[in-house]
Amino acid sequence: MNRILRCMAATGAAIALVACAASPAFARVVEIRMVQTPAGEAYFDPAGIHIAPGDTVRWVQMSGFHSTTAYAPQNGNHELRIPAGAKPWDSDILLADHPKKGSTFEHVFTVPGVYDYFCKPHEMAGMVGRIIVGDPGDGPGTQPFGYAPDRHWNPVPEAAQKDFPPAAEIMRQGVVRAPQAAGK
Ligand SMILES: [Cu+2]
Repeated sequence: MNRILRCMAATGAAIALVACAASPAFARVVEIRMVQTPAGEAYFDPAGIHIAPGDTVRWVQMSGFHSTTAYAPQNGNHELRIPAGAKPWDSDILLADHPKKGSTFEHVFTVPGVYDYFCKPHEMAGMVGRIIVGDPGDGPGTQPFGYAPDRHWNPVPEAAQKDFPPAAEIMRQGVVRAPQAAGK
């Protein structure tokens, strides 16, 4: 049994997401769901999460077709919004709904700081997320959107900017659910 399952068994599945994210005992695997509702809303849930260096995030495709893609010049010349020295990731479009093969993607986070990321098909619809690893620090992910106009990176779409949970809220709560998922 892997760590998240042990953690879930210990805490009860309904609150596992929050309880496992809050446990500092060992390097963990934290899950983020990728969702598209029948009405067409697409989002990451939770939208914001605070983890520790060494933790793994596992994105799980629940419905629809999504990617998890770091804001970094290596990914389509997007604005750099992950720590300097951190490795950008890009799952590209994941395959069919979980639990089918190819429906998950994992990334291990080692460098502390703020990481912003998006879904390629739904960036314009505000499907974006924020992960804070350890101390948020003062790296690119903490800077205002469009902080380096001289680099000519593709900007974070205005429509998506409001959908990042504030870093302070993530630090305070540990986990910030997607607004679309509230009450579900
Ligand atoms: Cu998406």
